[in-house]
Amino acid sequence: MASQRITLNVEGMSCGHCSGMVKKTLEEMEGVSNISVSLDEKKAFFDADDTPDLVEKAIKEVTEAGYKASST
Ligand SMILES: [Cu+2]
Repeated sequence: MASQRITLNVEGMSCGHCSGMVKKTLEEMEGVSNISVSLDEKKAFFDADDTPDLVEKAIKEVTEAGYKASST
């Protein structure tokens, strides 16, 4: 299945626990892989398969976890 490298802006991460929570939230999602989260850059990176609205869903999940996510 085709996948696309996605970068999200993530606001509100202040320590390694926060970036770990964002990573864990994304890891629990179907169709999301190769996740890395940068506390310094305030960004999350992952490969998304071509499921419709997957990126929007990832933004929603991360935001519900308490960190304000938006597309770049
Ligand atoms: Cu923290």
